[in-house]
Amino acid sequence: MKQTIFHNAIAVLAVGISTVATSFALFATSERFLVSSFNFVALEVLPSAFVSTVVQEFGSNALWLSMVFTGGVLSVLLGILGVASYRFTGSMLPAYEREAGAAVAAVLLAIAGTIVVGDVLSAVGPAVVGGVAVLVIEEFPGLPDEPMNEKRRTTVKVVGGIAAFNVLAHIVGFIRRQQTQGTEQALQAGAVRREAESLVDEANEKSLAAENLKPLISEIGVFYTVDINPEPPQLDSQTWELEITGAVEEETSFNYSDIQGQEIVHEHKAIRCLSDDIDGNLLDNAVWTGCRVGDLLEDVELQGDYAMMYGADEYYYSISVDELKDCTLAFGMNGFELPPEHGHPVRLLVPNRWGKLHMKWLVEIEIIDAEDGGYWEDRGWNGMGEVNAVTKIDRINRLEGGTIQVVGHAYAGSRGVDTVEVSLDGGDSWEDAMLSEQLPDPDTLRQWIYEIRPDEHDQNQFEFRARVVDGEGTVQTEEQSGPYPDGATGWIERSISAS
Ligand SMILES: Nc1nc2c(c(=O)[nH]1)N[C@H]1C(S)=C(S)[C@@H](COP(=O)(O)O)O[C@H]1N2
Ligand SMILES: [Mo]
Repeated sequence: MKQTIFHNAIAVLAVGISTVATSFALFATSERFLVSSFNFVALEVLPSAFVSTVVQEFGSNALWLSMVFTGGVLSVLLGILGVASYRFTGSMLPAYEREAGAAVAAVLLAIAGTIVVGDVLSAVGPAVVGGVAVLVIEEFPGLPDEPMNEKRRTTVKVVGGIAAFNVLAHIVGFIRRQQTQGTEQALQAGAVRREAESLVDEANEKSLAAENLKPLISEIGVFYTVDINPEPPQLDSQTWELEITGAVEEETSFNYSDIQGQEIVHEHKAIRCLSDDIDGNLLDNAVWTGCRVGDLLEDVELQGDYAMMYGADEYYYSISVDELKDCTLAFGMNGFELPPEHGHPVRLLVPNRWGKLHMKWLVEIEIIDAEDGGYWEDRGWNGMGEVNAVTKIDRINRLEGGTIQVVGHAYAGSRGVDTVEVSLDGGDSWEDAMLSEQLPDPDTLRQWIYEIRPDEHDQNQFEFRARVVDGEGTVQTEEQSGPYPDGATGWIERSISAS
């Protein structure tokens, strides 16, 4: 009995591994390799939270581990298919036991392979080898009238032969791997995308439950855009380059894969335009994926304290080198490739600063000696400092039973939103609104809700005000001003009738 289990296991592994190894030898890690395809499928169907945990746990080894693991699973499944179909066919057609069994096994392996790879031509070769392997492994113990030690010798030869074939096939696959690294990068990028998706999901789970509340993550298409261009510049990530010029020891440039080759970071971050009014719509939050500028520039010797950044359009802005190094160069947004309207292929994210510094379609960083403003400074705007705190009302919901539910969101740059205070008497007395949980980075939105029960007040009009207190304890200023030229200030206000 024990021997049968052992024999079955050997047979299944020999057939499965030979099939998979042949596929590896033929196609290395390209998309035509059974295990690569299987990984692409797994990447799509597994929950993002799971993919994200695996990637975080195993880092850069995650891809190889998952290839080895799914390769093992696939080998066992294909092995069972091959061996079972061989035996079943043999028992149905005893006269042609071997030929029919091997043929059916090969056909079924080819069908299974086609389902995985999505392509018959890529599945046939490995399936034929699987069919041969099942014939060899299934027939050897039955070799007629051999004495026991002869049998053992045959076993060793057969298993050894199959093992040698597999080792050889793997060596061929590894050598050919160089040519197929694009697929590995695609798989890696897929895993990174699923990680970002899982952060989006986690963030959305932190949303407060109320109607008409702005979501914590704005979807692409809803996220605001502000451009000096009628149409976004169309840049191709394959030909795109970021040049580092000016006061550097040696001018240099980076391409898209240089950026993706850095340590990849995900970041929750809101962007707010300097022209956003207190009641405006130019403030949104997303999960961004990219690398740290500091990592990218690590080996570039910068000889100036400021940087003038240029977009592929006519847009330009300066920033201190210290701050620049703290920025993120994003190529992904909410788990998608950064879309054209938000700066494809890469844009800058600047902690705690107005949106105008968040250069889209970045193509050049020129190192200079002193601050030199930028596009909007040359048109009379200020606002080179930190982004103003703001709190907005999204909607006033009238609930059943007469409760007035005021819902909104607040933002205070990387100082973070500590509390949102509301007043019903024009600012004489204040109470805290309920806040959504802080996202992993403070440079993000928080939602708030405040409910008024009119029957608890003997007023028929409320002079509603809301203001934010940031993480440094600074209370949002009452002084009202429009966006031009320093950015809007003042509390949001509404007169709300009790009924
Ligand atoms: N190259 C370039 N970058 C740019 C701009 C632009 O017009 N060109 N607009 C800026 C302004 S004013 C803002 S508020 C943000 C808006 O980013 P978004 O369109 O992704 O929301 O991008 C900034 N980056
Ligand atoms: Mo802006």
